[in-house]
Amino acid sequence: MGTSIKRDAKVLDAVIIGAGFAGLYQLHCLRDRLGLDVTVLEAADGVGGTWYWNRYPGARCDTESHAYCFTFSQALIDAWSWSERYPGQAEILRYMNFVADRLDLRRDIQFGRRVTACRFDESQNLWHVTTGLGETLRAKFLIAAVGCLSTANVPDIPGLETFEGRWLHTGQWPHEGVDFTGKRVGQIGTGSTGIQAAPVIADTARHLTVFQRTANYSVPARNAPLTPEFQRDVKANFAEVRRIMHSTHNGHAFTIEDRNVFDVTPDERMQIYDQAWDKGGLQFRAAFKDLLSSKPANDTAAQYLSDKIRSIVKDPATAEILADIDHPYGAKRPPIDTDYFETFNRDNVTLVDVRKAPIEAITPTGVRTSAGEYPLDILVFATGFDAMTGPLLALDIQGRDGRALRDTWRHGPTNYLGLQVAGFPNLFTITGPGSPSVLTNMPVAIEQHVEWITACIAHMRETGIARIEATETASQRWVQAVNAAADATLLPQAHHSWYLGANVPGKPRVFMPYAGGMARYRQHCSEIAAKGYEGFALS
Ligand code: NA7
Repeated sequence: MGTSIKRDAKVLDAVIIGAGFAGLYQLHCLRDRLGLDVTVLEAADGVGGTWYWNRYPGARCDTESHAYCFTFSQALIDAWSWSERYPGQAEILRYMNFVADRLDLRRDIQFGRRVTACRFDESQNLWHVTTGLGETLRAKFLIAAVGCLSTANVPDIPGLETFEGRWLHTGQWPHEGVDFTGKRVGQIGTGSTGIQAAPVIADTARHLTVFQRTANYSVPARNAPLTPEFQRDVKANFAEVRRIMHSTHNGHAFTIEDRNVFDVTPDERMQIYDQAWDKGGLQFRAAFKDLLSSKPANDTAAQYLSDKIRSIVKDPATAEILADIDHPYGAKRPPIDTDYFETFNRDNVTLVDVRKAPIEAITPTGVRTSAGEYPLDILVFATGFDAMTGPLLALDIQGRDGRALRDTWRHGPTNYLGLQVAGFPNLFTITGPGSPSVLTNMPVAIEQHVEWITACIAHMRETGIARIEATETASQRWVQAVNAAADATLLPQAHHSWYLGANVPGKPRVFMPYAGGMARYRQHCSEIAAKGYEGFALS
């Protein structure tokens, strides 16, 4: 075989890469609304994206289930009932399979196809998309629906290859699960994933050692089964739920209280935080509107949450390591949990502070820090992802004049609205860097992008336009707008966050998502379309 490539003679209207929320809806819109000839390429053997891969113990969404779904079809809403306040991985995957079946999407998805190269052929105005199986598809439009958190980040710790036990990354979890019974398990990482996984692993492991580099806030999820009344109410009033999701800053189905931290007395503030803590979940952030813009305001939440850690964790030395948090609350993605801090009260769980005594190596029998060695049978990396740019760069995209996306983004992602990159005609990136994406409820951000792209392609077909490309000028301006939006918040103050690319050695430090809010962003995108796609070159 070698270099021989099977070239499909047919020219498709579009190739979509990825069959998660974004790819499924984009296929439905282009095929069923515009009548286009579309193929989806998916590396996995099934639909689901993030929820196909992230099967680690305790994997659960931190958006409430009634808001973590497609909102475009009342028929889909009516036909599906979520069982819990926060949906677990298996249930979300069932939901996505239900959507794929219901909309008859599977017949246009090719599974087991990892895209290895995308080349723009200028003379024909076509994208050539090559898969790991050696096929090349040709299409007028290329749509990357590859997600923001799909490239696993396994830290380059010396000696990993010598480890005689088993090691795993949470984002590439085996379908058959992992039996921790009787095992000494190590877990590196205490982000949202590690905070979900540790309590579940500790339930069956002989011993769990958690290696923490950066302490993290967490608010109890208070997950619970949903009552039939709640399920009925949501279906009956979904138009209103949807309206709220479309009008809020973060795309969730709750509103942020219209009050500032120092508008109330200290006693009232404590009462408000207590209520928010009892209610649980991401809504804790919604208790006051200035938590993410004012450091003194944020300090009150930070103090409240670290006091909670000290009150839950019985061993004072362990509590101190967990509560010694170096960033404002919410400046990193704020985790929600089920019994995370309580887990450190178990006899079979140890916390190791690797900020103080860094990991030096992985040995054949465990992890060695500067303070000593921890013998392990299984090592779990809950170490996150090469977020946002990683999945796009992995596609090896070359646009006009052979320019590689990797070179264009050498100093960080530049693009227009997170939707298009100058030099890469007819390529759209769903929830790309520079869009609200990970700062919002993802399905809401995805639906907005998919609908915008669909309307754009419809417009091009109606007006006989063959090519759309973001201009350099508009892209430069948008990068400035993304930076300004981030700088108006406390988000850049978390120096180690993946929002900044700081978790991947050598990655440029640029605040990637657009922090100006989903509602504002949606309006901005609509205005640009209404002005004849201002900032894009159409030809
Ligand atoms: P995150 O949020 O990136 O968390 C990764 C964790 O792994 C975090 O605690 C890191 O510490 C830690 N980490 C990473 N590399 C190392 C090394 N080399 N040594 C020690 N510790 C390390 O990923 P998650 O999967 O938890 O969450 C990603 C998103 O998925 C989440 O925000 C939700 O949106 C869903 P650090 O903080 O960098 O010091």
